[in-house]
Amino acid sequence: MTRKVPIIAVATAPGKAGVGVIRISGKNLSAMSSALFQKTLSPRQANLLTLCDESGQAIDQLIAIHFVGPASFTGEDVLELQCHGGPQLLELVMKRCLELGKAEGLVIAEPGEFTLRAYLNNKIDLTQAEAIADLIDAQSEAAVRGAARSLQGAFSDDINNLIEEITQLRILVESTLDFPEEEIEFLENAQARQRLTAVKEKLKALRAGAKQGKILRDGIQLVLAGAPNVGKSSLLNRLAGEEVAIVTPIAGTTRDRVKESITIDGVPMHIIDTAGLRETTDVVEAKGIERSWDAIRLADIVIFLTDAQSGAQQDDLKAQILRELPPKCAVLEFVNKADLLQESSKTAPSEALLISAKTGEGIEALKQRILELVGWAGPQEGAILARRRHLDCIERAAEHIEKSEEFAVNGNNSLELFAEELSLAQRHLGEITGKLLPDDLLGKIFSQFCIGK
Ligand SMILES: Nc1nc2c(ncn2[C@@H]2O[C@H](COP(=O)(O)OP(=O)(O)O)[C@@H](O)[C@H]2O)c(=O)[nH]1
Ligand SMILES: [Mg+2]
Repeated sequence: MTRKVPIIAVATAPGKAGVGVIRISGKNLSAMSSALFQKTLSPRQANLLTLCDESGQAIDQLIAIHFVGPASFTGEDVLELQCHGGPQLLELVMKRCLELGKAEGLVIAEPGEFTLRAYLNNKIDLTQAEAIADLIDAQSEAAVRGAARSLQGAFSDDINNLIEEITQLRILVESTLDFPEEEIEFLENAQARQRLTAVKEKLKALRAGAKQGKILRDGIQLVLAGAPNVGKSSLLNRLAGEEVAIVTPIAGTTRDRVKESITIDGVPMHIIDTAGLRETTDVVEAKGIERSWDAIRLADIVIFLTDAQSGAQQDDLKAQILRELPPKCAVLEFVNKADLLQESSKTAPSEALLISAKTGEGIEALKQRILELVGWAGPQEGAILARRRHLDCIERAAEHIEKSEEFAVNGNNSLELFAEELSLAQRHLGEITGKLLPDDLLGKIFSQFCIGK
């Protein structure tokens, strides 16, 4: 996890491109750059150079930049080679670098290893490291902006401010602990009460922001389910704005899951169209239906679609879906084919909304219902991107703050426990920025990065 040898990787995406960047990071790369180009590179300057193979034949003309540590991305020496962007060419350049760097132990980087080094060398904290991966993965403009803000340190600042606030409260408690006779009056101390209230408010705001940030980062798994022919595939096409799924009047047309990612109001929605749920003797369709159930079991939201014209027997199916749902997953019911109803009879069953995948009627309302259900507060000034891990830490910290309050209220001799709870809350917050993080978790986080980052 924390090896010291120099590392190398292609930093750009695989495939043909105008430019392909290879990056090397190590404690001291002067010898390596001399070996590659037979000259000392002036630091932080673009050097137009030719890289040759062992027989002296040119491999590529490229631009090399030598960032001398600690003024670099990783905090070590970094050598950036901007080559022409051909996969074979980059392979040759890599091979040549590995040959010439062999003496110094140059190896191919693990996924995320450059960023890991930046983190270990205190160039960035853990939330910023995660923000780099999230920036690369961002699926909407809002997600890009949120990740960029986290990378600038907005999320870390909020957490550090909160940790500081708790520290101030702890100082107040510890000073009281030295004078046992004053303990009882502790919570009558206006300053202490004020500080505790401030901590709780900040934590609440942090949690709300992180919740929104998680929605923005991960999006929503939305599964379209229902009987055959109710219009699930038509609804997918309507939401996607193109014909991604096959639509026919024949029941059982969709046999496999069809996935499409869209954004609604900046929130990524991963929509899964499924095979219609019914009894069947067709082996292929039965497999498709099994996959529909699998998708339902992993959903954040299931849209249960019925048909305005038929409507019969569907209560059983709905009950069956409700039984299979994972905890925290919600069902939204909609009645499709509103266009086939007479104007006068356009009343949907309770809690359900009439829509028409064909005409687009009710689709806007459907989108808003989804956003309401996930608690999306809309695009917000200063939004950050957050992960499940962050939310878990914040929630654990909140539990300890709540507990701490109980000890303070009980008065007598429990101020030590009060202080202990505060310190536990601090520890969980520290895990977010990586100040107090178990090693195995660190490995897990960085292994999810792409190669060359
Ligand atoms: N009139 C009308 N027909 C629809 C609507 N949505 C779907 N259909 C028709 O219903 C049939 C089945 O649609 P499809 O999307 O394949 O249903 P699925 O089996 O649930 O995926 C097709 O003939 C569609 O054209 C709608 O809103 N109005
Ligand atoms: Mg279908």
